[in-house]
Parts: sequence; structure tokens; C-alpha cells
Amino acid sequence: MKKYLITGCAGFIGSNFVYYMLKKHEDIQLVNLDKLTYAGNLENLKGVEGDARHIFVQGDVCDKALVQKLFAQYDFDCVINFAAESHVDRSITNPEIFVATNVMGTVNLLQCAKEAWQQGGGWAPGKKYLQVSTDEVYGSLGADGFFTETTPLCPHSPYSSSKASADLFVMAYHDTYGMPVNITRCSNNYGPYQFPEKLIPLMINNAKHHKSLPVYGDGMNVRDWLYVEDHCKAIDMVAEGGRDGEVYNVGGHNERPNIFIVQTILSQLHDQLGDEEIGENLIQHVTDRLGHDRRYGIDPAKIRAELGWYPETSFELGIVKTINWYLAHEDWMENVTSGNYQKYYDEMYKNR
Ligand code: NAD
Ligand code: TDX
Repeated sequence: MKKYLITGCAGFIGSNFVYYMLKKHEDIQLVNLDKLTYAGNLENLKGVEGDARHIFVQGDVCDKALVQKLFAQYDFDCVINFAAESHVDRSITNPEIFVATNVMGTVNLLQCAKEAWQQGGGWAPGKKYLQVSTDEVYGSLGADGFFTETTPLCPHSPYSSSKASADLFVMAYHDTYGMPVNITRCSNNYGPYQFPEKLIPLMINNAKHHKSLPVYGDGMNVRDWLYVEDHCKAIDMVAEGGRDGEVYNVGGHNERPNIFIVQTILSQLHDQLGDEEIGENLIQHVTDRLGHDRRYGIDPAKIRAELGWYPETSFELGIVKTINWYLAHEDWMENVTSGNYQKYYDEMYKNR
């Protein structure tokens, strides 16, 4: 039985990964270490309650004693680090926590894995550390071309700088100690369980309640959208078959300007709910994000050629599935937007 330490899996991508893995693999054990920050929610894991293959541990990836204890207890074969502060806007107002979790947390996991997996002069067989990273480490593209695995790192935001720093430490553990590692760098994910501070769930929730839709700047920034389940499949494939020390970019070849995403959501919701108040009059162009990257785009040629991965869900299908999921999960939305959400929202948008 393969034993995984997965971190940050009460959040968006991680919780989808738990569902994906338990459906795909019969004989596995997932130990899910999550601090349950504002972005982590046990509601996201309701569907696996009672499944003994998933064990939830509340804790911080920076807590060395706890991570060491988990290694001693479970003898992990694989670590997959999803845990992060993940929101660019929050990193602009509060960068320190991004260094703590994204950089120090990663180094702590690497060090604990090294201590547990190094045997004599070598490494125990069959081990793997996989870092879930982002295309934002490459910076911003002009109108042409795509990021590849050899594009130099050029992060702009505190968030992407912290993710790039973490990636450098992962490669340092490979180059210095020979640790078996992989890094995946993914484009923008969308789908169920995404916290409504990110573009798609925020716009769905606001439109449904006839609140204004804050589009940053001219709305022509481009993101490459990938349905979350396709990302989960890629991580599973890299964990299984990625060559040691390699980076794999994961993207949907699905580039859309933000304004197109917002218009699509509005027209879909308008038609589906038959609500005449949902229309483009709700769009409000607000002050741009500081240092806003203009365009991200990934050519996933390497992961396709080496591991046979390709995105299965078209944007047209994925966005309908996503909107339907949020419409069918009003309780979930109410749950995650209780507490400090309104305060955050008012602070974030008050000067825009
Ligand atoms: P998320 O914000 O939805 O979830 C992050 C999770 O990490 C939460 O459950 C939170 O409680 C947990 N966490 C935060 N700090 C922690 C700590 N110190 N110790 C333990 N747990 C902690 O993020 P997400 O969108 O699911 O992203 C997951 C990973 O994928 C991140 O590493 C992110 O950088 C990367 N990524 C995300 C996207 C995207 O589009 N969302 C794209 C590319 C890469
Ligand atoms: O209210 C908004 N209005 C708006 O115009 C929000 C929240 C966003 N935007 C724009 C900014 C971006 O150009 O939409 C685009 C997407 O924004 P986010 O959803 O905040 O995502 P992004 O900044 O692109 O980063 C995401 O993808 C890469 C994730 O949050 C990161 O964790 C991941 O690494």
C-alpha cells in the first residue's frame, strides 16, 4: 500500500485531489496535514468522511516536531505539498505569511523527508517529494509564445516570489543531496470547492446576489484555465512516473481574457436562472492589481510526451459544470463566506 503525506488538502485543489485519488486507487493511504486557515475547510472533505484511507491531521507544515512524528508514524512513500497561502491580492497586503508557509513550510517538509528517507549514503527506494507550484513563477508573457520548463524564473508578486523561492529549495535538495523530487507548475485552476476570493467563484457568487463584479483594469489580462480534475490527474501521473529532478508544466491551452470569463458567467447564469437582473451592467472596472501580470500561457508538451497527460475537460464543458456545482452548493458558499469573509471583501475592494 502506497502511503502519501499530502498537505493543504482541505483547500481547493487538495480536496479535489483527495476525491480523485480515492476514486482512482483502491490501496492507498492519504495523510492530509492542513492548518485550516481561512482557505481550508473540512466541509470540502465531507464526501470522504468514514473512508479509512484518508486521515486528517490539523497542523502547520512549519511544525517540525509534528511533521517528524508523522513520518515516524506512517513511513511515507510520497510527499505532495499543496499547502500554501495562494491568493495574489492577499500577498500584496500581507507578504510575511507567504514566506512563512510557502518558503519555510516547504523547507521544513524537505528537511523532514530527507531525515526520514536518507539511509547510509543513499536514499530509501521508491520515495518521491512533489512540489505543487505555479506558472506564475515565470512572470508575465507578451502577446506571443508560451512558458516552457526552461523559461527563466521571473516572479513579480510576493506570492509568486515565495513559490519561486520554494521551487529553488526543492531543486537544491535534489542537486545537493540527490533527493528524488519533482515540481509541477500549473496554470489557473477552476472547479468545485474554490474559495470565492478567486475570479470564477467570486464572480458567480456576486452575480447570483446582484452584486457588482470587480474587473481589474481593462479586463484584458489573460489566464490559461484548467479544470481542477485534469490538474489532479497530472499530479498523480508525475508522482507515479515523473523523472527525478524534473519540472513539469501543466496547462490547459485554454487562454481567455478575464472579461470573457466574466461575460460567460453572466450569460450562463442569466439563462439558467431566468434572472433579468443578471447582466453586463453588473460589471465594474476597478483599479488594477499592483504589478498585475498581463498574460500566462503554458504549452504542456513535455508532460504530454513523457507521461501521456492531456487536459480532458474543455473550457465550455468545465465552466458549465463549475457554475452548476456552485448553484447546487449554496450551503457550502454560505459556510465559507461566513466569519471574516465580508470584512475581507470590504477591505479588499473599498479603495478600488
Ligand atoms: P487554497 O488556498 O484553496 O488551499 C490552501 C490550503 O493550504 C488550505 O487548506 C489551507 O488551510 C492550507 N494551509 C495554508 N497554510 C498552511 C500551513 N502553514 N500548514 C498547513 N496547511 C496550510 O489553495 P489552492 O488553490 O488549492 O492551491 C493549492 C496549491 O496549488 C498551492 O500550492 C498553490 O500555490 C498551487 N496552485 C494553485 C493554482 C490555482 O489556480 N488555484 C494554480 C497553480 C498552482
Ligand atoms: O475580483 C477579481 N477581479 C479580477 O479582475 C479577482 C479576484 C481577480 N481578477 C483578475 C486578476 C487575474 O488577472 O482575474 C485573474 C485571476 O485572478 P485570481 O483568481 O486571483 O488568480 P491569479 O492571480 O491568476 O492566480 C491564480 O492562479 C495561479 C491562483 O490564485 C494562484 O494560486 C495560482 O498560482
